[in-house]
Amino acid sequence: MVAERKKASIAELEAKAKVLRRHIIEMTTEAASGHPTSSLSAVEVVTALYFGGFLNVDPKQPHWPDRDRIILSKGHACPVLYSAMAEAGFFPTSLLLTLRKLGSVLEGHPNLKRLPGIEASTGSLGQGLSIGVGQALGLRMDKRSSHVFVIIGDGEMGEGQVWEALATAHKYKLGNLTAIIDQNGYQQTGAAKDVLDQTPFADKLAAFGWHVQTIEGNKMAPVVEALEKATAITDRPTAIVSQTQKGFGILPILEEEHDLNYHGKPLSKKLAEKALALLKG
Ligand SMILES: Cc1ncc(C[n+]2csc(CCOP(=O)(O)OP(=O)(O)O)c2C)c(N)n1
Ligand SMILES: [Mg+2]
Repeated sequence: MVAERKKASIAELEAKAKVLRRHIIEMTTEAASGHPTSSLSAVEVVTALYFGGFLNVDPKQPHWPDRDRIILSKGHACPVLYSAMAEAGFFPTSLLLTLRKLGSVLEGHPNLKRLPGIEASTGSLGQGLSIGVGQALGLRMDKRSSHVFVIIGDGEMGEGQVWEALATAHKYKLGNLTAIIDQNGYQQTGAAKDVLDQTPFADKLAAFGWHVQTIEGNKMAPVVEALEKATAITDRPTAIVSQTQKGFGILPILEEEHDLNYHGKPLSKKLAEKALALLKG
């Protein structure tokens, strides 16, 4: 058994979020590749999950059967996951700088065969929620009280498989499953609404029978409150539409670069220095 869940204060979580943002910039600039802006939008959610007492995991026993599960379906944003895992003690923070290097366990997309603590190999968008449905069903069959959290991108919501999983989760009344949609407004080639508009998410998810909350996802207090509500509901699956900004934390730099999406591009060393200065303190 792991120790009692530790709950951090909002201020402590905000400080941790800043640490994660710094890791994300440092590791993607060092790798000279990766997805910093996709990672930055999801920092509050991932921080609250790992350090706010929601994700009951034990870095010393990553395969502990009663652990909660986190699946980053938008796997390209793995720098946020790796940063949280390192801070939580799954591996030394020094390993973060090996991101995407040949032989590193920190691959460009999460690989469950390489890194204990990763619950699903993702990167091919659209699959994470289906995996989460399977895990949630299996956990319930095994009479375990673990919860499954799946983080999905707003562009990723255009994948048909997501909607099959939404329907299936409702059919089986998976109260141990929470989907978090990181609505950062962009996907790879432009604004998510221009590529394939899947909004309004809240109405559609509610029509699929899910309990839905819409929140400001780059503010820690609403994120924590929403996770509290979501995990208290046990009779049906829950969704959090997390309205965020891609690249949150370094927006002035993206504005200067005239690219508020900045998809799949690391910051140059010079821009990274500016970003780290912004994220100081
Ligand atoms: C099945 C599949 N199609 C295309 C891609 C290429 N791709 C990588 S990231 C991305 C955009 C994802 O946008 P979104 O889900 O909104 O995530 P964000 O980066 O905005 O957080 C795409 C199309 C992929 N990884 N998988
Ligand atoms: Mg997006």
